[in-house]
Amino acid sequence: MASETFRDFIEQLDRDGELARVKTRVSPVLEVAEIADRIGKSPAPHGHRELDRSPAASLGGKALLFENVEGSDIPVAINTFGSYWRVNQALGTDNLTALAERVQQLVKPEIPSTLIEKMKRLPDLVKMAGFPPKTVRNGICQEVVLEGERADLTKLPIIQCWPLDGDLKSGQVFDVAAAQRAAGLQTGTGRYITLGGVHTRNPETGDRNIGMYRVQLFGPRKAAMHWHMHHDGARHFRLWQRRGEKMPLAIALGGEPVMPYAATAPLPPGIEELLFAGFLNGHGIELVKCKTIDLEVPANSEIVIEGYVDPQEKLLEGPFGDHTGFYSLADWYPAFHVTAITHRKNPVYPTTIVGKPPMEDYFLGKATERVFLPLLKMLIPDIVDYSLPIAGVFHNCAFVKIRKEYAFQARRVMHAIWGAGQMAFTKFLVVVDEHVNVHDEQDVLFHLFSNCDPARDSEIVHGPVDILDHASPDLGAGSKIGFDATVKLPAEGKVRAWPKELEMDPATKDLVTRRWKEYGLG
Ligand SMILES: Cc1cc2nc3c(=O)[nH]c(=O)nc-3n(C[C@H](O)[C@H](O)[C@H](O)COP(=O)(O)O)c2cc1C
Ligand SMILES: [Mn+2]
Repeated sequence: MASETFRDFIEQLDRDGELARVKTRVSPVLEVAEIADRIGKSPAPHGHRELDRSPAASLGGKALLFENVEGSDIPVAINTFGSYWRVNQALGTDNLTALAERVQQLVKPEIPSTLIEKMKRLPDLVKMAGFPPKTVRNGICQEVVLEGERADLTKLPIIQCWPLDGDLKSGQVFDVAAAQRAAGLQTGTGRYITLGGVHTRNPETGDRNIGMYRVQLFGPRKAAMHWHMHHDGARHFRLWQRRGEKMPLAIALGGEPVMPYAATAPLPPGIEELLFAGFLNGHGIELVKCKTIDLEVPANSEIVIEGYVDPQEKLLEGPFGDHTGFYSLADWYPAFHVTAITHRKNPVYPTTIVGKPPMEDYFLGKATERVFLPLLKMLIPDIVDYSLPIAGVFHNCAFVKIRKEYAFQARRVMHAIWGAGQMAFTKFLVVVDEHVNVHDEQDVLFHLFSNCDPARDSEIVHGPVDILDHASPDLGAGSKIGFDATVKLPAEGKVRAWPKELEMDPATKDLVTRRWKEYGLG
């Protein structure tokens, strides 16, 4: 049976030999992170690669439960989703391809013909799953309620991940002058909540959103909200800001094991993560009303932090060692004020670290890659498959496979991707033909290097890029490149006679297979 709560999930991992308990006293500042990084880069107990041919894909080590963390009574769980096997357990599937097939079933019926119609149908698709959240009167997440002064973020075992996190003197700041101005103001700590689902509501439509955004600790009841401007939390905030009203916000930690993943899923604006979570979970997520704000949160959460975001107040957030493998520079983000902390009795505090891949978030990203393939195919039917390679840390690179039928089809696919949700941020795109394995980096690179004439076969565009991209000339704005690594057709520029790729004939292959033993080669 699927786990109902994050703590059940940890117990299940323990029974399956996927959890290590650390009873030694450890510091939440850097020590937990360094241990988790080393473990995460070791082989996983149920190590396997699914589609990904990269050896790194079978890493992940065990999930870790630190039972004795300095400064808090609450144990810290980390790396709980850090392998293919554990992510599959959390999402209740044997493998991500099977999960993608479930999503495919949603997409199938009477597909409308125009792109606009397809886009319009997306919300229905998720609703069709028919597992809406339901409000209940009581939830374990409110077994203990700490309001006002009794709510204290510093009592939680919030970790510091990397040495320069929160260090404004390190030079890792977007605007040095601003950092100097801020010197007299309150500065943040190096501690960040990293695996929280940030719940907000659109003040106009009532739509709910959950996003996984990091939260920097500033004080017992103060934090900074790092949502990228393109994300739904930021969009909601701008709506509240325009009204000049405080935005209610809750950070939920734990919940059904699908919840952390659902918070990371790149759903189009207006499609509620809660519906998607219900679909993944197989039944609707139960919600309870918050104690001090007008929002609902998953009843089965371990810990909930309630509060509001001030429409005016900004904090210099960061720097933070990010999933790009670099520090993201400190910049101004909205201030969050805590009004209550509620939790179950004996909660577990879930967290994660990001950094140079592969890390825990790589496996969450692979789940997204597979689950969203049917939706991406619906928008761009030319796509047969795609892969987000490890070194591309999600937005930097995608390999896309098409069934090529006409000239410049690869270009059309590139432009469609650069217009599709969060895929639009992809900085390097490589489009290959159907016979290439996009999950094998060597195979893709072989075709990129051999099939491209750089001047003829590359397409550079300007547009929005990932906020975390540090190479773009401006924050969130830069250029992107696509390489057409498919076999070229005459109408695609000056193309000479194209040679065939080497392959042994099937008869000889069969013959050698049949006679293999006779050769005495083992
Ligand atoms: C571990 C982890 C940390 C993340 N941190 C942030 C973050 O600090 N800010 C942000 O905007 N997105 C962050 N993301 C990405 C978002 O969670 C993701 O893009 C999600 O789809 C956003 O949801 P939304 O479209 O509802 O805003 C993070 C993702 C993961 C897996
Ligand atoms: Mn969203």
